Amino acid sequence: MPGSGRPSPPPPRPPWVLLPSPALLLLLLLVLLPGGTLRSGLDSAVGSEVNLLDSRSVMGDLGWIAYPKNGWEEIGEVDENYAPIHTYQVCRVMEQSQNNWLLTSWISNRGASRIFIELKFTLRDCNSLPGGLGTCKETFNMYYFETDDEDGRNVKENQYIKIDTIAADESFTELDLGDRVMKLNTEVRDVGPLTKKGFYLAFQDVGACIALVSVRVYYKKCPEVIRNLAIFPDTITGADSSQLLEVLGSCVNHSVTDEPPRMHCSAEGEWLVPIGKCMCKAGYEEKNNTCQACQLGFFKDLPQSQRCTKCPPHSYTREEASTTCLCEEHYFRKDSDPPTMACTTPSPITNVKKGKVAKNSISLSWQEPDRPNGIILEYEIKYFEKDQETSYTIIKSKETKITADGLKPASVYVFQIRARTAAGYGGFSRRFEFETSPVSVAASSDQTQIPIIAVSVTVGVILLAVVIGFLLSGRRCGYSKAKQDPEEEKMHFHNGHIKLPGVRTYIDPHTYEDPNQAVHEFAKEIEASCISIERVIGAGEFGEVCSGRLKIPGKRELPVAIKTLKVGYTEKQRRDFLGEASIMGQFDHPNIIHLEGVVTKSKPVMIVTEYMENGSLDTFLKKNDGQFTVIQLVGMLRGIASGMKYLSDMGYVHRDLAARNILINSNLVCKVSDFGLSRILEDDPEAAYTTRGGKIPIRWTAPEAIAFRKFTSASDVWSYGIVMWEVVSYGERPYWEMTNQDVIKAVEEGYRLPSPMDCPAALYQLMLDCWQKDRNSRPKFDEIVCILDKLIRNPSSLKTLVNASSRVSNLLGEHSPLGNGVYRSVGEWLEAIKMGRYTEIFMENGYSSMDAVAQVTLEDLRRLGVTLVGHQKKIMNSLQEMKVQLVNGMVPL
Ligand code: ACK
Repeated sequence: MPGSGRPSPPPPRPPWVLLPSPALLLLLLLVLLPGGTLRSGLDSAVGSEVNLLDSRSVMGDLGWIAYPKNGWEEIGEVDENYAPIHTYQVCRVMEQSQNNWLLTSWISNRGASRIFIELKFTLRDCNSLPGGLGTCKETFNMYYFETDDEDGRNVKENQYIKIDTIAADESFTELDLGDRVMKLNTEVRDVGPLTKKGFYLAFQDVGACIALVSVRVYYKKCPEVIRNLAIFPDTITGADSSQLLEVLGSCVNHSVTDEPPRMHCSAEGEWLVPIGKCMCKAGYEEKNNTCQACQLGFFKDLPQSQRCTKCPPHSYTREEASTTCLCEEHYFRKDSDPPTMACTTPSPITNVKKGKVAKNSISLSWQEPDRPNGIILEYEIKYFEKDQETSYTIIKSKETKITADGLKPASVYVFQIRARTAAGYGGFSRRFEFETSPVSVAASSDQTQIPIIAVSVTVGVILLAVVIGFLLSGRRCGYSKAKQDPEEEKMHFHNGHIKLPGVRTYIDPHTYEDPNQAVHEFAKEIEASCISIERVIGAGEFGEVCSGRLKIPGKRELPVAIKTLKVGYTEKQRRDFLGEASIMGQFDHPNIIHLEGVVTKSKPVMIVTEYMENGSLDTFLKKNDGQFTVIQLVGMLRGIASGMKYLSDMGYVHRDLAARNILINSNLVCKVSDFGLSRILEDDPEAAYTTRGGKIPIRWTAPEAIAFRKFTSASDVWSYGIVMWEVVSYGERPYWEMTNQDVIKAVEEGYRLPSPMDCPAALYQLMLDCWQKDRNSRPKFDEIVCILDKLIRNPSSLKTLVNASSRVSNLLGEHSPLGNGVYRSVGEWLEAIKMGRYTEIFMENGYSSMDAVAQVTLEDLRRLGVTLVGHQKKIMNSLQEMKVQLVNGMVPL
């Protein structure tokens, strides 16, 4: 039994000690605990709190024990619904040595290891008691005793463990009672870790005047939640107040994942830091945190796809949750075609005729099929030497005839032709076999001497002409319009990959069914233990970029850059991330960033490349404005052009060539970087959506690529011209602050970026050539390399600068960032070039008219406090332009 010694008989209640009357308490409860919250049921979750006991909601006897009997007493009141209000009070402030215990019944902790106790009580202010009672206390104590035994309440007082001494924030006086104002205190304490099934609470009064209005015992949990299509169950918080519990989620119905998603349950009952996610499996799509079956007529082929898609033309589904659509009767789709491809009727070409046959070539013609499935856009002709099907050639032609050349004499070739309409390809025709002519030795011996001499002379003249032509063209770095027939494309394949004779060709990793195979074909797997990461140098789309060291056993240690793939990536992100390595790994050139290898067998997944000390070229040039000789700048440009020549020879179109995607090392060697699949442009902050939905870095992109996505090495040449401009102007932003729309309009109308300040005329001319509207008229990268080499060998050719009077801006009129040149005031001019902040300084220093402004020199600007080089350039450029406009007027290209 708690308590030591015999309890003293209850003394008569002194008349001047005013206890809150039950009626007053009831009033108090109704005022302070509005009806709705008055009775929350046992077990209900209050937010993320679960009650183990709430004295206010117990309808019957609470079963609590007071000891001694004349200490704590329950006020037998009922509320407006006649439900009992379990309030205990004690007020033996007159007597010495009070030790009054109130013991709760056994409370199960239901598996929680940390519980919270919320007490609501009122307490009488001792000072308000007449006579200044020395025995009056203003606190009481709370204890607990842990036990598995529901009948274990009969324990000794000293077996209880003290939780805390509870004091009131607000005590009440007689005056408050007179005003019918009661001051209810709320105190919360927590206890843990608990190790038994349950516990008792005890309240010890040592001589205070208290009314214990309610006791609520609860634990906290992170309530069940669905996040990223994974269900995280109700989770009781940890025993420690700062503990985070890692919880594994399980995928909702019809969803899948590679790695189970995780979340963390905090001690406060909040879910934190979700990692990973589930995806609706094929045939299902996400709706309101569930995976719903694709409706009839819709399909989803991969978990990675976001939504169900309508069946392509001439296909349908028989049931919901389809992963592919079936072709209608008489319509077909090739096994290798993606499920998004329309089903088409074969329009097979039957009537293939052999034309001229020579020892190295065969001409064919055919008729358009009788019932083509729409307008025929082109024909695809596949041919290969008989029994050599793995090595075939494909020719695309808009006409109904072709000549296949480069064939072996006296060999049988197999031809198949198919037509393409807007609905896709039809089936291939049957195989047609034709044989090339043999080399006729007898025929040549039969000929008379005269034709032999004639042939020899002809061949000799042709050869001579070719040699002279070659020598002449070899000595000049000129370029002329391409002569190839744009209507016909020819590609050679070997084992499914395009192959050009004698040239190593870039292989698109997309052509691999399994992207992992592509990575491992082109990139070495590196053991994570060979890499030591030193510091973070930047952030990429997929994760951090770090610098570090690579030490492969038996090889020299190398400084490297390490791109990491952040945790929680999707399968597509992993594929795209490693796609860059699959591309980079195919290149081997001193001006292309070199891939050391990849880490795919452990996490994090990494791409390891050579380290480039000076980082990206645009930032480097901005930091070192005006610091390099022209020859150094041309050297950088030569390197970039050489890297691009290599890429174009490999058949790789970069699409995002810009100074920000060039890296530069400590020897000022520039290397082309940032390769990728579709994501290149996704990850470039400069890329903007075009009206056709693609994402394009407008300022760097050729007009035909913006308008109809014609990305070729010739469009890379346009971008290269912009890179030249960036380099010579030390990282200035092309077209300054013009909007993308204005840039597109200005370029379409024929205007071009003006020459950067102090730019050698030969370089500006090359830039203008790269920006020819007709892509066939632009120089090729090998010609650019050749021109730059010549300039480097003959530095005096770089001495002629584009002088101020001929630096005619091609960016005039309303497109000009420099304004239209007619300004009524200095303020208007500075505002127009976004330099309005300097208006006051100009005016204060006597430059108050445009005439006065025309005399400003760079020195003057520095004196005025225009210290930013970019701003100096902007102002000086604008002045130049205005002077030029006055002299020349506007001269668009
Ligand atoms: O301008 P930076 O210093 O150069 O900041 C970016 C950042 O990482 C994010 O791309 C730098 N970076 C990328 N690859 C390399 C590399 N191979 N060597 C050195 N820095 C690199 C880039």
